[in-house]
Amino acid sequence: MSASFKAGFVSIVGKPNVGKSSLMNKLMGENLSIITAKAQTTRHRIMGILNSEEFQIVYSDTPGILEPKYSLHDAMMSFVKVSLEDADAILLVVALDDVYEPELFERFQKLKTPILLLLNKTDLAKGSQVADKVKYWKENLNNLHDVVPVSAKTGENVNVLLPKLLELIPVHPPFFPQDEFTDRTERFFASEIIREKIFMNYEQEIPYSTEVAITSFKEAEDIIRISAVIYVERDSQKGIIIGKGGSSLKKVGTDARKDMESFFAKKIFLETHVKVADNWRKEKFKLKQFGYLE
Ligand SMILES: Nc1nc2c(ncn2[C@@H]2O[C@H](COP(=O)(O)OP(=O)(O)OP(=O)(O)O)[C@@H](O)[C@H]2O)c(=O)[nH]1
Ligand SMILES: [Mg+2]
Repeated sequence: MSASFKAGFVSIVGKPNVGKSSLMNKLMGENLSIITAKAQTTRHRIMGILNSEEFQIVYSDTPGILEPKYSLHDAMMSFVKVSLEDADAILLVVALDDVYEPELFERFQKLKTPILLLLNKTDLAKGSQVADKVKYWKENLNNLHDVVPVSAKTGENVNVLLPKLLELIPVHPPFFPQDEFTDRTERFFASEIIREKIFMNYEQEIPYSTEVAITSFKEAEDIIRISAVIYVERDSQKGIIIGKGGSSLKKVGTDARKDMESFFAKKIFLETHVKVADNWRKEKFKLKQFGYLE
């Protein structure tokens, strides 16, 4: 390892739905984080470790910053807070149409960590909108290290971020083994892929009331056999998840299996069950069981 090897932590933060997970996946060149059109998709801090001969950057995708309404939200916001404490650089993501909201952005004015504000979704911009918004954010947040317009969806301009980040990351030995690309387990990714399909296939409260637990993950030479339990908050939601003659659950299972086969590069056998965990989002004990609390 060279004496100038750099290693550090970069936190991706911002409001729900602005494109944090899309950006993380583009920076990693890998679909680590699930992405859906609905807000509050990401519930954990997920590390993506980018390794090279010269550096190791540990990106953290985080849940969207919101005003907590129940214990699950408290846990999500504590993941954001911890990731900001560790960071050598912060990627603060805003969407093109976002405006400065004091209650959300004031906390960033107090930070000493360099902040790159990413103006995302520039593929949707018209006329001078990008230039106007770059100016707007520089005026409203006076401690920004830089403002960079990007499109996390198309990848446009995302490549300018790496050199900028390397300037901010210290000379340091790697924090993780250099063949690792995440802090998360295969079981976690399996459960996230199922959760993504639930976010995509159901409306209103259903996605938010759902949690997925992997009860068995058995890898053989040519196949991985996975059993999952989909938890809902109330008995009435069970029927919605299952659907007429089991059709909705079957669709979720098929969609998830296809993505898992591409993620794990192996044939997948997936079995799903639906259970009720009363009010799990509000109960500390259940949040602990689901891995949201220590
Ligand atoms: N047009 C456009 N859409 C984008 C872009 N980046 C993200 N999106 C879309 O915005 C939605 C939210 O994207 P995510 O990456 O899940 O956003 P997030 O900030 O991680 O959301 P949470 O996890 O809920 O906080 C999805 O429908 C994305 O496809 C972009 O650059 N352009
Ligand atoms: Mg996300």
